[in-house]
Amino acid sequence: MGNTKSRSTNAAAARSKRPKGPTESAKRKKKVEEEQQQTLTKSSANREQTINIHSKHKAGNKQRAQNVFAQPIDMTESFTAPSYPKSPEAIRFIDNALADNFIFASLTKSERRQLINAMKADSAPAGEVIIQQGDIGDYFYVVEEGNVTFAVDGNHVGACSTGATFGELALLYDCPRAATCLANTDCKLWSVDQRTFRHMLANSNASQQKDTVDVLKKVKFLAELEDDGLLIKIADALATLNFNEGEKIINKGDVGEVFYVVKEGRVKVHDIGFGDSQYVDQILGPGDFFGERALLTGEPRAADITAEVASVCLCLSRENFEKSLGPLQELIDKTAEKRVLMGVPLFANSQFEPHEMARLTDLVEEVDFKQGEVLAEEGQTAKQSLYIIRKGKVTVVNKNGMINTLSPGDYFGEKLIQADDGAKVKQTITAEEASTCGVLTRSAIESVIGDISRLGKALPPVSSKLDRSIKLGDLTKLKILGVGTFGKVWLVNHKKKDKAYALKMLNKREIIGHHQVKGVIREKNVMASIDHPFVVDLRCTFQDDQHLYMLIELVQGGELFTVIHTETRDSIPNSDAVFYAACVLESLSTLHHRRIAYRDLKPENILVDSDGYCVLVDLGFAKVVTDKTYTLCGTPEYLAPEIILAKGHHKGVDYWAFGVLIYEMLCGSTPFMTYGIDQISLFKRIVQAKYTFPKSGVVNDHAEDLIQRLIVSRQSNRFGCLARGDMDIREHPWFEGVSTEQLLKKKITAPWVPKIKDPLDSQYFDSYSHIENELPSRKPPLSARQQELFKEF
Ligand code: ISQ
Repeated sequence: MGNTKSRSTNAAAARSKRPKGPTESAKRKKKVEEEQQQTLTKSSANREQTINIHSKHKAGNKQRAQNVFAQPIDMTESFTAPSYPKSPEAIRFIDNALADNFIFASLTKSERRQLINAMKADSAPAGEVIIQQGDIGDYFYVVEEGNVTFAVDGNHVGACSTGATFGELALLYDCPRAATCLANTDCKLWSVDQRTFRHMLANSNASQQKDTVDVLKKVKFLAELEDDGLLIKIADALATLNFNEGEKIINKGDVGEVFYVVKEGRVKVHDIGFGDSQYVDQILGPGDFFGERALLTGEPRAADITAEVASVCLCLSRENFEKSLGPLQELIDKTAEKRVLMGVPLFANSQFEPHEMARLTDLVEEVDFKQGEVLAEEGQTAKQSLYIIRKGKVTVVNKNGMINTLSPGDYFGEKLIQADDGAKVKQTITAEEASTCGVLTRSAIESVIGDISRLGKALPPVSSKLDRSIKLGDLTKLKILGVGTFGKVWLVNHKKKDKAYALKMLNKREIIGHHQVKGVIREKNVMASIDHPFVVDLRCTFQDDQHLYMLIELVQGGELFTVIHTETRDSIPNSDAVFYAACVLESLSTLHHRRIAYRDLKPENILVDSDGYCVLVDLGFAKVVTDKTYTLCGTPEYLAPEIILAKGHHKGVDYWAFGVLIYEMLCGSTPFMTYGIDQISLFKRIVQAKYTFPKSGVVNDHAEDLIQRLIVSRQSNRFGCLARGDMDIREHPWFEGVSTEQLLKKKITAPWVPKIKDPLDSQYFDSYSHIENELPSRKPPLSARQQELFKEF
């Protein structure tokens, strides 16, 4: 419940106390006098936020981590980065100043140039406060001239001068400034704000991706995949290679292993062909591609290819392609199968979700039939399967002797799928020649859609699982179970039903203030759409003038956090970690199958139910992500590098956090955390994937191997994001012996089963009795326009 705990020192809480006001520069003047009187004594490095990422709330040695979030980046909104003209010297100067900073290290040349262009000249006379400790930061600064001192709580902690930079954390998210930065002499500065920086990066990454996908669409057999999601995966898997002028890229006759897209420069295709025919040399430039057949076969290259000038190519070997996406031929076949499935009226009318259609396609199995083999015989009990002819010919003869021949792309069996058990076949179906069919069985269909009677019918509306008979007035608030950024979670009792629930109560004003209206509506919709034993169960929603309410099935065993971090130890045995991780993997899978990225995995957000099984709660950051999303959100220790660097992220961030969680369960602390570390240094360690395993041996070889495959910087190489999806994780030896079926039926004995005394027992949650009687703060009512924002809730 990262969002629901008391966090007196956290960024979000501080943010809620200090609503965002005018820019920092505008605030400076007012503060000058006060600041000049402060004595600056101690000295330290130019660091923004010393470890302030935890709340005061503790179970054992570790304190609970709080989540952070930036203002949403809406990619549908048009954004043009500002451009302030600069001299070549100024450009070089800023470029040098950015050189050592990890945030800018991964920018392309053109992104760096755009960022420098967007930096605005600023100045601060001696004595002026540039940044005030505690204010919400917007700006990052480069010192062109002058001297700046840093003070925390009035104590001098450091200084910097020409060529230095400060305030970079503000580029990542809205956090309160950890230090006051004072112009010690007249200063000339360059500055850029978070919105410009993050929009610019998001736009640049999205447009690079679009350009690459557009090129991939020109490759005939990639275009056949008809799925932008797959093309984005291919684009992500491409690596960049630089070639010098005159350098050979491909040697004629070599086995073709790599596919290339020209990104920059010019390459020459020469000495084309093996026969006597003459071919004219070809010149390829940005957006052109070559060597594409290497993705399908290893046939010898038919020409030499040389860089005419220094060139940059995006490359993908067949081996990496297959790791990331599986064999191309299989993908092409699957696409064809999906097309057929979507064309079968029974399926077309079923309004399946895209994830259901994708899973159905995955479950089609290839079956070979010999010439003359009978697939179905008139009068016999029907095999309840759909058959799609892939190869060969199949004849259908009905009782009147009418013959129909089916060829590749045709199908039969769709009526039998829905027939009652024991139904008889009305035709005889025979393979006229050796044939191959894609077969989708009724039980496979049921495993995806549940009830077979759903076939051919529209989906029930999302909110139908909510129990609208429950009224807010039926609920009695008993005690607080958790406190978060926007409100509290109460233990409540439904008087008439005599049933306990958790009631999440969110303050509308806080939600608007933090630009989280869309987020909270998303949270409700995601919760309402998921029906899984390991994901929190939304029963009903309400709202009044001030609050939104989500009534949730109560989970009584407390947080996994308190299981891992106790007064006496900070880790759990390997076998316990395997059990909890297996539960969490099920929760993530069910979200991911619906294309929902969870984005805040941590032990605080995993509750233990009365059987000792895990339930994922707090879906405040969960979002349907079909392509990529760019807003920074999550909890610092668990953030994947692509979130920090605004590269665009998807469900892959959950697998990174899953690796961090397994590490924490076994080692007692998260991998990138070190004592007293500041946030920027933590983010740098994450981006550099810099962590080690304890020498004590608490992490066995299998666990170490799995963690190393999850905590992988490149999303396209990360376990969970490869061709086999979560199967790579499920089948990893660390999970050996865990049966998903048994787990879902709760047939495995949990490592710890809470002793629940009665339905209202809340002993496993911290006490918040000190705030239970707080009177609601008196604020003016929200306007009709503000109330309107919540109409979809
Ligand atoms: C208890 N049960 C379900 C959900 C919860 C969310 C937050 C705090 C406690 C909870």
